[in-house]
Amino acid sequence: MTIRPILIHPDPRLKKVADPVATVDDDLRGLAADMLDTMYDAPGIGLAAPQVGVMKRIIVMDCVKEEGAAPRPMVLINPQVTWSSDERYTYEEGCLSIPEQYADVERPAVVDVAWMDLDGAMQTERFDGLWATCVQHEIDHLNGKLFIDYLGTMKRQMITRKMQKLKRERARA
Ligand code: GNR
Ligand code: NI
Repeated sequence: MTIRPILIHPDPRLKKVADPVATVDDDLRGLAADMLDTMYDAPGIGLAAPQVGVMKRIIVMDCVKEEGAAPRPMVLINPQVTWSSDERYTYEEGCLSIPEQYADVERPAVVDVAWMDLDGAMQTERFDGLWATCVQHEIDHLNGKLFIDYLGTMKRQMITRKMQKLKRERARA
C-alpha cells in the first residue's frame, strides 16, 4: 500500500504526452497498485500515471458510486477511444491535480475504448455516463490535456492563478 504524491497544476509533466507501455512487468503492476491506492485514498474516481509523475500511458479508475456496491477497480494500459457517440453529455468535472475547482465540460456521451490489461491481453468496452466522462478525462491526461483546457481563457487563467497560489502556500507550510 503506497500512496504517491499527486502533482498539482501548473506542472510541465501534466502538459506532456505520455509514452506507450511496451511490456507489462512486475514494475508496471506495482505502479498500477500504487495508483489505485492513491486514487482511493484521495479519494478520486480516476487517476492517470502523469499525475504521479510517471510518463507512461496507464490509467486507473473506479466510478462505482452507490454506497455498499461492489468496487470495480480498473487498470487500462495504452487506452484508445475507438468510437465516440455524436450524442454529448455535460458533467461538472474536477481533477485531483486541480483541487477544489469544478466546471462543466461537454464530451461524447458514449465511447468505445480498447486497452491492454495487466495480463497483457487486449480488452474493449463501451462506457457511458460517469464512466465515459472519467475515461475521456483520464486519456486526456495521457495527452497532456486537462479539463480546464476546455474552458474559456479567462476561466482557465483564474483557476491557474488559484493553483499557483495554493502551491506557494503549500511550499511555505
Ligand atoms: O476524482 C475525480 N473526479 C472526477 C469528476 C468528474 C469528472 C472527472 C473526474 S476524474 C477525478 C480524478 C482525476 O483527476 N483524474 O485524473
Ligand atoms: Ni484529472
